[in-house]
Amino acid sequence: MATGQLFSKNTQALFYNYKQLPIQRMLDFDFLCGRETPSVAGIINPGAEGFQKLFFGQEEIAIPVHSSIEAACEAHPTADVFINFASFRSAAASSLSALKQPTIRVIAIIAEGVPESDTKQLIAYARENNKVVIGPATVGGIQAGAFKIGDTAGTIDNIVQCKLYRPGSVGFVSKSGGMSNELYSTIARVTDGIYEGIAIGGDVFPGSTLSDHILRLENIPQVKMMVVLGELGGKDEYSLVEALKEGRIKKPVVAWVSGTCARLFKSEVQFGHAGAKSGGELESAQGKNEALRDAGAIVPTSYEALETVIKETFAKLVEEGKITPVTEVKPPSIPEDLSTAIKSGKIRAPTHIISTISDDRGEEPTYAGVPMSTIVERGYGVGDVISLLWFKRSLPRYCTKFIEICIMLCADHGPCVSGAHNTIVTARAGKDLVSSLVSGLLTIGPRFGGAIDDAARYFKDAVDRGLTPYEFVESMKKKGIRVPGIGHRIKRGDNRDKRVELLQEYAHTHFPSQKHMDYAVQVETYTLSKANNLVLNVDGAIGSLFLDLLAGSGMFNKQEIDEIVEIGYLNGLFVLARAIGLIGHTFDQKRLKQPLYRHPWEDVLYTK
Ligand code: Q5B
Repeated sequence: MATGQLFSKNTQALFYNYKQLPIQRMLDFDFLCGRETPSVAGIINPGAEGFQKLFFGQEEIAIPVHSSIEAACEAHPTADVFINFASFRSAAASSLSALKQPTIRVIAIIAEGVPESDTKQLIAYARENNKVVIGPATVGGIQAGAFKIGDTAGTIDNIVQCKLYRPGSVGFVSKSGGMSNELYSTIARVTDGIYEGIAIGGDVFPGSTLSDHILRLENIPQVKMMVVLGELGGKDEYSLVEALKEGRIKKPVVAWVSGTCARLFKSEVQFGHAGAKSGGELESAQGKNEALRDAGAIVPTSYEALETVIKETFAKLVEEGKITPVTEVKPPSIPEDLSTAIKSGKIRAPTHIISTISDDRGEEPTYAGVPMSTIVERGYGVGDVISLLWFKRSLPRYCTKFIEICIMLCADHGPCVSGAHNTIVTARAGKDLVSSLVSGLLTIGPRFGGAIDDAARYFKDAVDRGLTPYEFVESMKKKGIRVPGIGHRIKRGDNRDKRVELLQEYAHTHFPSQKHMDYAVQVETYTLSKANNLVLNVDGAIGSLFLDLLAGSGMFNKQEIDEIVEIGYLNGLFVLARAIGLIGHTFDQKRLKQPLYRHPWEDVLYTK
C-alpha cells in the first residue's frame, strides 16, 4: 500500500458485535467492486462462537464468529482493520483491547456518546503505537472500489449512484457521516468521483482529525484534489489552516465549514454533534471559512456554491492534464434478497408449509382465528383451546367440559401402569424431564391407553353396520383381534372403573344421544359373560362417548366425523392427559432423589 493509504482491495476487517445489515452491506459492496475476498474476515460476538451465514454476491459464505478479540486476531492475522459496533458503554474497552493487538492497524468506532476521557486515552495509545482511530460517533469511511466500513454510503443503490464501486480522483474528509453521503453524491455529479472518503465523527475529540486525513490524502498519488466539510465548534479546522500555510498541502483543497446559520440565533446553539456548538468567533463557521480561505483553500461563498467550486476545481485539473477522468465501468448487479423481492411484489415463491390452526403474525396469536385475549376474556378452558386447535371450531361448552373431564380423569393412574413405570425408571436413570416424559409416552399404544381411536373405529363400524354385540365380538374373535376398549388388568365386573362411571354419568346429563355408549355397554355385558375382566375400560368409554359427542353436537357433518375417526384424533386425549401425570412422576422421583432402578433377579424367570 502507498504511504498514507488506509485500505486496499485486499483489506480485511474484524467486525465487533454481530450486526447483520452493515456486514451484508460491506459484502455487497465487495461484490460490486469485484473483490475476490470478502472484506469481513471474522466477526467477534462476545460469548458466542461458530459461523454466520451471509451472502457474497450470489454465493452464501460462512464467516467465522469468535468469542474474543484475541481469538479473532489470532485466527485472522492479516485482518488489520477493526470495525467496532459496540454500544457506547463497551466501545472504549473493546477498542483499547483491539488497539493492543499487534495485527490491528486501523479501528473505526461507530458508537455515539463514548466518554471523552476514554476517547482521549484511546487517542494517546493510538498515537504512541502508530495506529489510526476513526470516530467515535462515525459512520466510518470508504475507499471507492476497494473497502467500505459498515453502513458508510448507505444502500447499494446510493453507492452505485455515487459511483463508489470504482476509484475516482477526489479525496474527501468530513465530520458528519450523514453529510458525507450527500457529498459523495455531489462529488460524483461534478467530478470523476471519490477515491477515498472518511467521516471523522462529530465528537469534540475525534480519534483522527480532518488534517490528519488531508495530510494522508496528500501522499496518495491517485488523489488529485481534496474536499473538506467541517462544521462549527472546535478548532480542528485550524490545524488544516496551519498545514496549508506551511505548504504541507500542495493539492487543491475545496473546503466548507457548515453552521453559518448559527449567527442568526441570539444564544449559543448546539447542533446534532457533541462538538458542533457555536462558541466564540474562532469556532464559528464564518471564522473558520475565512481562515481556510486566507490559507489558500478554495472556499465558496455558501454551501449552495460548494458544488460549483468542486466542479470548477476538477475541470481545471483536467484541463491542466493533471487528471485523466476514469473510464466508466458498469458494476455488476447485486442479487436481490428473496424477502425484499417478495415484499416488492417482483417475484413469488412457493411456501414449504401449510398451516390452518394458528397464526402468530399479527398483534396477538390466534387459535383458529380466535385471538388469545378473547380466549382469556371469555374465560375459555383447556377444552375450548383443544376444540379450537384440534377441531378448528368452538364447540359448545358441554362438549369442551367433557374434553376437560377426560383429561382430568386420564391424567394419572398410579405408578404401576406401563407409562408411569417407564417414566420412573428413566428419571431414576438420571435422565432429564423430556426424556423421562417421552419414555413414558412411548408406551401408549394398542394395549395401554392408545385404544381410544380403535375403540371408536370398531364401535362406529359395528353400529353403522347394525351388528349385534354378539356378532361384533365373535367376528372380532374370528379375526383374532381383541375388542379395543374392552378389558383391564385390574378392573372387574364387580370392581368397575370409577372413571368409566363418571364419564357415563356426565353423558347421561348433558349429551343429547348416547347411541354408541349404549352399544359399548351391550358389548361389555356380553364380554363380561365370558370373563370377569372384560369390562368397558376408560379407552372404550371415551371412544364411544366421543362418537356420541361428534354426532350429537351438530357441529360436524358425516364426512368430518369419518375423517376424525379415520385420522385418529382421540388417542391425543390420553396422550395429553397422561403427560400431566408422567411429568408429576418425574418430579416425584427427582424430589425423592431415587437411585438407579434395577429389577430384582427373583422377579425374572431365567429359562432356556
Ligand atoms: N381378552 C387391557 O388384558 C388388556 C380382550 C379379550 C376380547 C378383549 C386387554 C386388551 C384391548 C385394548 C384396550 C386399554 C391388555 C386398556 C388402559 C389405561 C389404564 C391402564 C391401567 C390406565 C388386558 C385374558 C383373556 C384372553 C384374551 C381375552 C382380553 N382382552 N377378548 N377382547 N379386549 N384390551 N386397552 O388382563 O381365551 O384366555 O385366550 O388388550 O382396550 O390401558 O390402569 O392399567 O389408566 O393407565 O392382560 O387404565 O384386555 O388379559 O391378555 O391375559 O387375556 O381375555 O383373549 O382370552 P389382560 P389377557 P383367552 S385401559
